[in-house]
Amino acid sequence: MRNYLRILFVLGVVLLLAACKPAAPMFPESPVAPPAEAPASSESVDEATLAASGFSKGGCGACHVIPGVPNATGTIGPDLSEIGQVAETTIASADYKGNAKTAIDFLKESLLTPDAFVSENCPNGACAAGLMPSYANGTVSDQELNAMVNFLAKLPSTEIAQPGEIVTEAPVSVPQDVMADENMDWAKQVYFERCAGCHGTLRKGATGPGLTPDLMQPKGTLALASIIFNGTPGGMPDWGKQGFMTKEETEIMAEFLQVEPPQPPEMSLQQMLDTWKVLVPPEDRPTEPQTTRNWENFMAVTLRDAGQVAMIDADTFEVVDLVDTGYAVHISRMSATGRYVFTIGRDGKLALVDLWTEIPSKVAEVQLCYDARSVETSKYSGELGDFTDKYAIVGCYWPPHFVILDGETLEPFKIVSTRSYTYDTEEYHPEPRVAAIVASHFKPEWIVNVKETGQVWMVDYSDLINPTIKMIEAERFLHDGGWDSTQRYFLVAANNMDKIAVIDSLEGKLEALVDAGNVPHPGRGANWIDPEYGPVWSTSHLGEGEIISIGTDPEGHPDSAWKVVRTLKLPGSGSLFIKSHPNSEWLWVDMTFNPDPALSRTVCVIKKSNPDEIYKCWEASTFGRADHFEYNMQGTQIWVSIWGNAAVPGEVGEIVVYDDKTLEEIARIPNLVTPTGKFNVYNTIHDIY
Ligand code: DHE
Repeated sequence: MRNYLRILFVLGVVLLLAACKPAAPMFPESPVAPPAEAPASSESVDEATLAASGFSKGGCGACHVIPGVPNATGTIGPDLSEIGQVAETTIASADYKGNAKTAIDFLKESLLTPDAFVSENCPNGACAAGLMPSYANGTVSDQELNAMVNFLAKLPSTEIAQPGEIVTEAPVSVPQDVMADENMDWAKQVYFERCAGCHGTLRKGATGPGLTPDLMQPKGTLALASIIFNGTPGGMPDWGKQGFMTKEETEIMAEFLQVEPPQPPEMSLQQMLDTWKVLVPPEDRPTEPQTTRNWENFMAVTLRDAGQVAMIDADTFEVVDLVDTGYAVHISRMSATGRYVFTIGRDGKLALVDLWTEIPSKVAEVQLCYDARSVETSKYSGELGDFTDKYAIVGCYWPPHFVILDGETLEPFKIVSTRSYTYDTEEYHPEPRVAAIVASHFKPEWIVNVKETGQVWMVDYSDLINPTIKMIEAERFLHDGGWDSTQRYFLVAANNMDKIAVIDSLEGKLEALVDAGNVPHPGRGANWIDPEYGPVWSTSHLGEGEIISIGTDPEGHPDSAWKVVRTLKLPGSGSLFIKSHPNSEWLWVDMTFNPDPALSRTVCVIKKSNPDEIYKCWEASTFGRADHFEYNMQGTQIWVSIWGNAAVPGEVGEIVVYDDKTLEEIARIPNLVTPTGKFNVYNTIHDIY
């Protein structure tokens, strides 16, 4: 039944697409609306129409630039603008090990057995094997295949219009009820769990591209399913290869992307209060630490797929406690004294853990939204008041709002919507999500980064009944970031704009917008002293293998301030985190989302005194992905997560601890379920990174 309805849906989409009239000179007739069966003879349908039908059915344009083919502007696979010529040179080269003797045979082989020759020339480096789907399974008819091959063999051709000249009408809106209910329910849930973070709940795009039906329908189910299954070098995870979706499920998800996105519900203060539980009231909590452990050197470790946080003693490597928190736990932040750990799950559930009890214990919990990523606490103490351990703030993706809570009980009392207008074009955005939040060290203020509208909100928490918010225009798609070493400037990645915005928290203004590489992803970044340029802050990138370092000392090194002073190439893209410590001579970096399994578990170190080259890279484990770094409070040991697979016994995940001086492994903390972020209490209170 599921399959039958799916076929109906695909046919439905194809027929709707057939209604679109392309203006491509190469294909004067509709490029879609192929007959269900191939035409009886090639004379009845001209070759251009057959080729167009084949490219459309194959969804080739989702991954390739193909001049003259409507919407063929993809940048995942090689640019095929000159593929006819490239085919000739490839078969003549020593690297070619396939069976083709002519360009036509080579092109046919590429469509039928794509892995016979995997090109080195994808836009982000060498292409990955397994990414290109085979057309041997009847996706296109023999006539269509031959027409596609003949068309490609003629490239480059000056007679063919460039893609930029092609205008197509918008695809017709497809209602959700074309999908079977069970498929729709499954896709809605899995989209929320796996995709919404990068692409948006309403699919308008942020870290990942927009996935609205008008953009998805021209790509087609086959191409979309292939991308979802195999991932891309630009940072899209390979959900199929990782075992999270079967081939059939990637097709259902591809269908889901072609229908109108469902609108999720809102959440009121009363709904939040209904979930609020104070498990140990403040008056029943200890007034001084009951534990004899060095609790300031605890690590709060996210066990992503267990929905738990492990409290690990970084002096002894013992797991002191496992605390149940929200679904797919994201990050932890500490109160100003460090006594309390605040842990936020993707489901918007916040847990408050008291570290002063003999064993760390959860003392309160509440749900503030359906989708969240950030939490921060009030840290200011000075002439404007003492806000130590007083408040917390949670930033939500859906509904798009932030919520202010009591710091000791988690009672929510103020909701502020971030729905607003984009800073540059002043267009209404229904889903401006709250990304990173940090607490100012100079004022009673939180710096709240509103992703889609590109505004940084300075939220004054000294009078929360009548809060004042200064809205600073920065750049769209604000995501994650951290302080410079003076903790005056906050550097935040506008990741899909390839920029770093620098906010001066003292003056409350945008200090600079710095050009970065492809999708910068700093985590909180790394501060260190460059031998030539003085204090710098570094980030790595998701979309390309490089680290950039930005000068952060406008007083002492004005010539390098807010400029990229150094760029260092990494062995691969897909990096998520970089880390250092003032006591360390190294910068550490991962490549977690690199499609090559070996690179995804490789870590590299760069010597600060010789920042032009990588000192050493190695695989930190034999399974999983290496992800995120954290130092112990002394800055002498560094922890790396091995993000395993919760379903594979023995490979669920672990943490590797290295001596930061010698780079020798000194401990492995095994059997931790998918550990990701690690937050040392002392370092997190003091923003040391
Ligand atoms: Fe994160 C930080 C959002 C995927 C691990 N992540 C952040 C922050 C944001 C964010 C906004 C900054 C919080 C702050 O400082 O207040 N993360 C998102 C996403 O939207 C995204 C891209 C997709 C999603 O669906 O969630 C995403 N993040 C991931 C992961 O896949 C990671 C690797 C593992 C996981 O949790 O599933 C992951 N994100 C982290 C970690 C931090 C983080 C460890 C904190 C880094 C730090 O050192 O402060």
